[in-house]
Parts: sequence; C-alpha cells; structure tokens
Amino acid sequence: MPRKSQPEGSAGGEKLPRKSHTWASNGAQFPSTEGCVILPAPGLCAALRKPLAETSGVSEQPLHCALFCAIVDNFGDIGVCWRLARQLTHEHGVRVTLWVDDIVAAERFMASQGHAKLPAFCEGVDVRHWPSHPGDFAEVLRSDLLIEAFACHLPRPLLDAMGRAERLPVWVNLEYLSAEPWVAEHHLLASLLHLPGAAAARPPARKTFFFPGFTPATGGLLRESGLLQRHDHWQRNVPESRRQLLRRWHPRVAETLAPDALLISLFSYETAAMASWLQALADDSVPTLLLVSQGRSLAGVAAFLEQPLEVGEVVCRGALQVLVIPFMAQDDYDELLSLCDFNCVRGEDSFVRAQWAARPLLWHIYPQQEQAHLQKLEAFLQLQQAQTGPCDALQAASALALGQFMRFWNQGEDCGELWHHLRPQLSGLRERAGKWQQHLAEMPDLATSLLRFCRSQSR
Ligand code: TRH
Repeated sequence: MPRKSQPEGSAGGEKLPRKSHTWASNGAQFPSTEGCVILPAPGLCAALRKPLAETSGVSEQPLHCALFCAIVDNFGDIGVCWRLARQLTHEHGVRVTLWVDDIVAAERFMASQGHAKLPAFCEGVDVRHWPSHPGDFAEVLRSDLLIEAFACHLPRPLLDAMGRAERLPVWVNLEYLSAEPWVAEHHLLASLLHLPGAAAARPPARKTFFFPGFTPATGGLLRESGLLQRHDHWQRNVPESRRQLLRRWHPRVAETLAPDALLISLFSYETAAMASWLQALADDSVPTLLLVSQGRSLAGVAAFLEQPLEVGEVVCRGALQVLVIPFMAQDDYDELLSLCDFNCVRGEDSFVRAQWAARPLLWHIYPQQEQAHLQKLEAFLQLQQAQTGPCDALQAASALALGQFMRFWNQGEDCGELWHHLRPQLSGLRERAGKWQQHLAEMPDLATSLLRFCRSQSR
C-alpha cells in the first residue's frame, strides 16, 4: 500500500498531528496531540470576511512568502505548490520563494511545465533548494508568510534560527484536502511551539493549520482568476477545440474522431478495476477515445492491451481507441479536462482541476492505510450531494451511479456493468458538474484566503 512515510512529530521537540494522509479519517486525534497547545488564531473573524484590499496591516507592501515543499512521491506536492506560488506571484504581487527539498524531482516536474533547470526564477517564482546557510535563513525570516506545504518538516538549522529570531513570519501549515466534516472545525487552529534555541522566557511560536476545502468554513480551493472564463472559452465550440487539442499529439486521430465519440482522460493510479472498465469501453455501442497520461495509468492500460505503450502511440480494441499523451503543463492539462466528456483524475490537484472543468469525473483517491481514503471518498460524495442543491429523481439516480462507480474503482472491483449503466447518464451528470462548479466558485479561493489570513495576523 503506497503511503507517505514521514516521522511523527518534527524537529525542535514539536509534536504535530500525523500527516493528514494517515490521520484524516480520525480528526478527533488532532486536538489531543501531545506537546502543543491548539488555539484559535486571534483577531480573525472580521478580517477574514473583508475583501483583501480592505484588510489592514502590511497590505500596502508587497508581501514576501517562503513556501516549503517536500516532494515525497508523485507530483501532487510540487503541483499544488507550483500552482499556489504562481497565483500568489501573478495575481497578488507576492514575492514567492519556493523552497524544494528534492531539486532533482522538482526539476522533473518543472521541465514538464516548460522550465529547464533549477534553481531559477520561473515565471517570477524563485525556485530554490532547501535553505542551508545563514543567508538563506535570514531571508526566510524576513518573509511575511511562511508556508509549510502538507506538514513538511522545516530543516533543523532553520528552526534553530527561528528560535533565535526577534520576529517570525506568519507561520502556516497548509494541510491536505479533505471533505470530512472535522476539517472545518480544525481550520485555523494554531499550535504553540517551543522552538529549539529559544530562550525559556520567550513566548512560544504560533503555527496555524490551514485547511483547503469545499465549504466557506475552510480555506477553499486553488482557483486562479479567469479560470472559469477559460473553461467557458474552451467549451464554446467543443468539436473545433478538440480537433485543435488532438492535433498537437496526433493529427490523424484529430481528423478522424467520430462526432459521437466520447472523449475521456485517464490520470490514475494502478487498480484492478481498470481492465473491466477498458473492456466495457471496448464493448460499448459508442466509440471512445481514451487519452492516457504518461505515468502510472499506463501499466494497467498496457496490460489490458497486452503491449507496451509509448507516448504518441494509438491502439484500438473494439469501440475503444487509446492514445497515450505526454505529461503536459498544468494550463494545458486544464484545457484537456475542459474538453473531455469524462475525466479520471487522482490525488488532490487533478481532482480539484476536474471540478473546475465542470465535467463528470472519477476520483481515484490516494490510497491510505486502513482504507482511510474510502472514508474520505464517502465524505466528498456526501458533501457534494448535500450541496449541489435540489435535483430530480433521474439526476439523483445518476449521481448515485457515479458514486458507486467510484467506490468500485477505488476498491479494485469489476466496473464493467456499472459503466454500461452509467455511460448513458453522462449528459445529465454534466449538468450537475456545472452546478457544482458554480457552487464552489462562490467561495473565496485558497490563495486569497491565505493572504487574508496573513494580513489579519501581521503586526
Ligand atoms: O501526483 P498525484 O498522485 O499527487 C498525489 C496527491 O497530491 C496526494 O494527495 C499526495 O499525497 C500524493 O500525491 C503524494 O496527483 P495530483 O494531486 O493530481 O497531482 C498531479 C499534478 O500534476 C497536478 O498538479 C496536475 C499535474 N499534471 C500536470 O501538470 N500535467 C499533466 O499532464 C497531468 C496529468 C497532471
């Protein structure tokens, strides 16, 4: 079972909750964590409700943000951090330094985003290797906002420097995404920490837990301004936009795509369910073009097709045509999600992006120990059902069928029959996905919420 393994607690005697990957299904553990006091962050309520420009404090000055990212596996951590860093820089004029613990892994991801070599300024974001000398520490300490993405552990020498510093940046642990109800209760709680090297009389440092989420009581979701308009633009003339998109990878496939063909994207983990679904697509009465992203989905598709697969390759089985596509820049991936009839996504960031695309989706949730991920899936399905608003019996039945399909997929069960049942309902589900997108868009986005919080805390 894949799992992110990081030691419990962290340097400096601080004991933190286990990473949400392992404790998310049991939020009750959070406040009872030993070694730290959990408090609500002060002075929040009014400031968080104000528009960003009206919040007081350092709002006139460009902020400096030190964003820390430990790349544990896959591209979820760096993917979220890169997206957040870009948005803070481009939309809010924040000077962002993105500190990554694994420069080689970061380079692999950044190459896919069109940036060749690190360290470098990439689209205005200073992407650097983990701070290691006093000059770096001083720079981090001068920042206004310090974000530890996904409870990553700051380097011990930096914690030492923080323990000696007169002033600390607003310090935030940006947590993993979950729709579980306890998230709203824990969003913006702070822990008080005795940093290594700090004088005994010194007041403890305050670190605030910041949870992204799907309700106004959380930090919201990453959403760049103009994103929904970009989706509208792509979806205005879908057949033509699809042709243009497909031409980038395979001109013949672009020109021969049947008008009634389903377009599906696949970016998932490995699952025993995959073969049954691919077989159902092959047996279907309508043609499907399946766009499989380079990476972990490929092995399952290759096993089903009984041949190795390379980027650019096209293989047909019955009504199913498979095209292997490269790992692309995040903005291009948004376009792909926008133009598909159904998106299989995974983890955290692609899952959120597919919701902004307003198309029905399958969520392959990151597997956790003790099946905790299945509870997270249920929490999302329930929350979505409760918040999408009233719908007729047909729509309700389609939503149930989609939920069941996700359960089967995530548990590695045979999905064939379910797909035959679900596929004719995709257009109804598209309407529902549109409603959901609009509902989510009413909330402040995560970057804005983070800055509003930072300004509310700045002295
Ligand atoms: O890569 P992931 O599986 O990441 C996961 C999750 O974040 C999970 O919560 C985490 O704990 C685990 O990693 C370790 O899936 P995710 O979150 O969708 O991240 C993929 C990133 O890659 C996302 O930013 C979208 C981006 N992407 C591209 O930039 N180009 C592409 O072609 C594709 C398919 C994805």
